[in-house]
Amino acid sequence: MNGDLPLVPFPRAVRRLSGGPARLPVTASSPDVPEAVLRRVSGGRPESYRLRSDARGVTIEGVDAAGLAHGARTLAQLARREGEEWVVPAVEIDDAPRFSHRGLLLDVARHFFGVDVVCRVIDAIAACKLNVLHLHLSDDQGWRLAMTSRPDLAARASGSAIGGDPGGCYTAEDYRAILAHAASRQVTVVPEIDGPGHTHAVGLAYPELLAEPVVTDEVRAAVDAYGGGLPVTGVPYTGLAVGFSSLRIGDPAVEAFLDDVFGELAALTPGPYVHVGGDEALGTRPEAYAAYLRGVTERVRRLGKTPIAWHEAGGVAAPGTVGQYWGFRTPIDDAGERARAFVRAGGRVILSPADAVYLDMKPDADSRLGLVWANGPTSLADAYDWDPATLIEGIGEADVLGVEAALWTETIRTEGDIEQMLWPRLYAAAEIAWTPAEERDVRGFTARVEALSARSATAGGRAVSEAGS
Ligand code: TNX
Repeated sequence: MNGDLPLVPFPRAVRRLSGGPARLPVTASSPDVPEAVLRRVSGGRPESYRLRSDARGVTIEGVDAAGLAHGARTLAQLARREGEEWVVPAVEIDDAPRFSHRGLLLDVARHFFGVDVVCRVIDAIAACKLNVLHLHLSDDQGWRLAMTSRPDLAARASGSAIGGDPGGCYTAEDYRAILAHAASRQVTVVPEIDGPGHTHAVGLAYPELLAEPVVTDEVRAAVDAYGGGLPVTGVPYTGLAVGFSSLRIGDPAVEAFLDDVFGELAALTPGPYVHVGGDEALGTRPEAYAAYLRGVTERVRRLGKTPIAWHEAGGVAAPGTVGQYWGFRTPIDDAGERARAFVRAGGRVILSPADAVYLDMKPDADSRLGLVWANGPTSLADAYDWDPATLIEGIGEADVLGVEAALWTETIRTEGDIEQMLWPRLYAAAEIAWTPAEERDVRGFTARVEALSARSATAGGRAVSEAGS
């Protein structure tokens, strides 16, 4: 261990004890984790755990299933194999997360990823003690969840992806398999159906629901930069421009469509949240945008779920809606004010500052993968060097529901690409979401990440399996 505890996220209040390490036999029943006594205890913060190890053995006490699992993950990270034994340093750890919502957004709309890949992403995030997978299920390029009430979405709106890559769509059974896997890792799935923009694909199935594309200078600039051509009504869109599509807001047929898809989505989803999108509706008049967001967030509430919307919807979403902030670490324009509006209306805020935790930003200028619109490449230190309670003036600790990293997939086509972009910056998001500000520092963090990479390199393993082992 070199006197170091290369844990991610760093457990709070680690006390090194004298009395020698715990030496535990490797057991056949749990080849990956040394044997420990697990005990459920009452009292204490949600997801909290206590880990004690010394020459007599290891005990983990958790207040709930998540707490026990976090304790086991920390133990797995601490343990080193020595021949036929696992060796665990003698420690005393009392640990609990700072924020209850600790997530990753995976965009399966720009490129589609099958159930097996999504389940491995769930394993990876759970290994970092993150507990939310936000699935971005619809966008201009494709619709990714089959709906019984609207069969043409799967049949006509799901076959395409960026660059002409194959599309795809989850059946209800696929979605249930993802949910079950997530639940087994104490991960909550937050599904997102974006609107009123990001809806070009809907028009492939139900043309009567969609307005004509609005081609702004931004859309032309994106087409100039990345190709893909301008959007054409009724033709799959395979470029990466945003903000040109809109549902026909207020049309009764659109209302009926929203009733169907959100009704089905809420019924399929056991978690408390449904995300309604609301970003980059650049082709929609402000009054129409406000009416859409108000209506869709109220609809989600009536369905018994808490709505989440991107920060643009602050001030127009139904009271109690959770806002997701995707502005910069130094807020510009009205992004901070939009975020504050959710709090004034009784909601809280999820922080996804794009120039820190948008993991689709290039990690450095030479990266083959990634975009650079969020203030250029984002280094590991950039990803880590911010604090949720001071990011937006007027939004303090109690107003923050949590932290979410995002992996948009315009340039990300394979599972290998996903891994390349997740690591190591996802560790930064995980530690920010878990560990109080006063126990964090960027130099210590980057040193621990380097130690972790060095270890996984010598073990010949990948960072994902190392973190998850
Ligand atoms: C902005 S952030 C988007 C996405 C893109 C992403 C690319 C947000 C709510 N919208 O549509 O995929 O940038 O980085």
